[in-house]
Amino acid sequence: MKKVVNSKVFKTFLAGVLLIAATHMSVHAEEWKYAMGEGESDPQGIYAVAFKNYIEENSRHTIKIYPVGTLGEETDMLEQTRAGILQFLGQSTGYMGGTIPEMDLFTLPYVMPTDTKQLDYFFKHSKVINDMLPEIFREHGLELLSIFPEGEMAVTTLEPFHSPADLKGRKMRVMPGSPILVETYEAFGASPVPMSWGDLIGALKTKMVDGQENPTVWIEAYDLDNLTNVLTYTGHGHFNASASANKKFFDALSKRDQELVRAAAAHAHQVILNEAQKLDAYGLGRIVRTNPSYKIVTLTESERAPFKEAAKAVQASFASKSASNKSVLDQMMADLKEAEKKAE
Ligand code: 6CS
Repeated sequence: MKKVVNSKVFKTFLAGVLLIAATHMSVHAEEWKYAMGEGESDPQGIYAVAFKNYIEENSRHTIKIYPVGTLGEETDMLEQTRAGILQFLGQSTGYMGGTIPEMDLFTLPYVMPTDTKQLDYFFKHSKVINDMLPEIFREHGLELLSIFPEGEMAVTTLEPFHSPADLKGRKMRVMPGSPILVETYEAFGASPVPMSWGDLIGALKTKMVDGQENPTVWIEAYDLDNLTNVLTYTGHGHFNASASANKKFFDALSKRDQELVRAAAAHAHQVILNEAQKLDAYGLGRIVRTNPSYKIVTLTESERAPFKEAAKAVQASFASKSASNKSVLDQMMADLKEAEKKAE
C-alpha cells in the first residue's frame, strides 16, 4: 500500500515539474530590439515586420523595431548590435564592407545580375550566403540571418552621362561603409563622396554632390528624383541588405528560441523575396507617374563597355585584399553561374 501511495506522489510531483518546465518556456517573455536602416514600408521594413509578426505569433517574446534615424546612423547601429545593445539589425550591405570586408562582395560593379529571377534563385541557394558568410559574421560578433535584394542600382545625376569621361570630376555620393564603392566610382571617372543617408538630401539640395545611386523604390519614396534631373540605368549593381543578430545574445537563447528566430528569418526572407520581384517596376512606375518630366536613360551595351572594363580592376582589387575575399568572390561567381542556368 505504502509503495502505491509513494509512486502516486512521485508521479504527481513529476507531472508538476514537467508542467512548470513547459509553461516556463512559454511564459518566459522578453522584448528584443530590432534596428534597421530603412522605414517600415521600405524593403528592410517589410522584412522586419514579417520577422516581428512571426516571433510574436509563435512565442510570448516581442520585437521593438527602430526604423532609420531613430537610433543614429546605420553605421552606429552596426556597432550597437555588435556590442549587444541591440539584438537584431537590418543593414544595407553598402554600410558593412568597412567592418566586414567580405560584405563588399555585394557592392562590386558588374557582378550581381539585374534579372529578378536569377536574383531570386541566388538569394535562396547561394553557397556564399548559406555556407561561407555565417562563419565570417560570427568572427565579427554577429549571427547572419538573411541577405536579400532591394532593386537594381539606378544613378541619379544633375546632368546626363553616357561614358566615364562624362563623369569626370562629378561628385558622386556613395554609402559610407564600402571601400569598394569608392574604388568603383573612381574607376568610373567620378569623384566619390562617402556619406551617410542622413546627410544626402541636404547635400543634393546644396549641390554639395552631383549625384548618387539607389534602387528606384528608394529614389521615389524619398523624393530623390525631385533633387536631380536624370536617372541612368548602367546595369552595374544591385542594392542588397542583410539581417543579423548579436552572436552572444543568439548563442544564449534556448534551442527552442534559436529555432524560432531562424524560422522567423526564413519566413521574412520568403516575404521580401516575393516582394523583390516587383520592387523595380513599382519604383520606376511611380517615378514616371509622379514625375513625368524626369529623364530616364538606359545605357546601351556599347556605352556600358568602358564601365564594365573599368569594373574588372575593382573586382581584382577586392580579391587581392585577402584570401577570404578571393574565396567568397570565386564562390559568388559560381553561385551566379548556377543561378543563370537554373532561374526559370
Ligand atoms: O542610400 C542609402 O544610404 C540608403 N539606401 C537604401 C536603399 N536603404 C538604406 C540606406 O541607408
